[in-house]
Amino acid sequence: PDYRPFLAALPKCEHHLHIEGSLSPSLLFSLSARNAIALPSAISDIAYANVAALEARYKAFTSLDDFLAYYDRASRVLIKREDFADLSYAYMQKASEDGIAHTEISFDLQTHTQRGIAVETVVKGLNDGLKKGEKEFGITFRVIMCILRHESVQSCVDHVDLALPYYQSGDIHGLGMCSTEKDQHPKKFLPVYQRAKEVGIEFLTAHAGEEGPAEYVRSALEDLGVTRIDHGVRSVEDEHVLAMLRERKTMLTVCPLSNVALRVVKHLSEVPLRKLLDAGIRFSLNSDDPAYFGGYLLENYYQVHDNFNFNRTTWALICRNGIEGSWISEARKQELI
Ligand code: ES4
Ligand code: ZN
Repeated sequence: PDYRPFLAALPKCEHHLHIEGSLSPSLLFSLSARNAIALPSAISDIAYANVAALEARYKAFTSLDDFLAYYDRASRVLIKREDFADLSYAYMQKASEDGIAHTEISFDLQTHTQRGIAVETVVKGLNDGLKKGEKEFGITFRVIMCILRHESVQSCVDHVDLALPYYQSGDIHGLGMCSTEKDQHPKKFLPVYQRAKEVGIEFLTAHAGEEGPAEYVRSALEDLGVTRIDHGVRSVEDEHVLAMLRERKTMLTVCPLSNVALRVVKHLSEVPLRKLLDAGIRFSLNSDDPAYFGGYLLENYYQVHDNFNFNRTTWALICRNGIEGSWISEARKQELI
């Protein structure tokens, strides 16, 4: 049978989506013109010759760090509150087409403050677009600020403090940690998570076990005290980490197309979904940086189905776990089930 209508109709939740990673090459070129922000010349980097050349370069990432260089550069065209609103609204439109019921989007604050963009511009702009999308499409949302592991611990702590008024006003909900993972032991960022707990931020996650080892997943859980793990696919390399995830009912936010694009796995069939299911570990499926990795959420569902051929019971379980693992009220969960 053709599973596509079934997958499209499932009550899907997305929990791992970098809003800067939904900046498509075409929006990148148009914001570059609108804000008079020069991109690298096609002479210094041929990838910037045109949209097609950039899309082709995005198909040839060799690692997380190779991708991050393009992701970071592209983010520089985001200047005004409207730019952030246009970006988040465009994502909500796409989410609606994909049949997403609830989404938890991340943004990187340090990337923007370092260029002199005000916290207010970023946070209010993103919320403008998200609220417009919620009204229009009925998609509920949460906002997660991600601190960047390539920055100093002090900068990360300072940005928790900078964002604090927006946690208190309900414009930001959760805290995450992303960017380069190699040789960045989670424990190094303990002061950030301590500060978050001190100021009452309840919803904590971290990227771990993407390029880094299962030990980093353990540390994020035990040292940082996160209740969710972004990626976490390398957890399957350690039975003790799997047991810990199962006992705590921790949800992994797995990103299949991202893992292929960034060479975490050679082929989508190697994403350890079967192993996680068999081990009783909860996970959701996510698009991560859809403008860079070849597909939004529904495309991830399609390609997972093409490779794993899950039955309807398994698909229902995956979506149920995604609802349960969302940072929303019991009442909203009941609506989604
Ligand atoms: C990211 Cl795929 C991925 N991994 C780590 N950090 C990120 N930031 C944006 N996308
Ligand atoms: Zn990510």
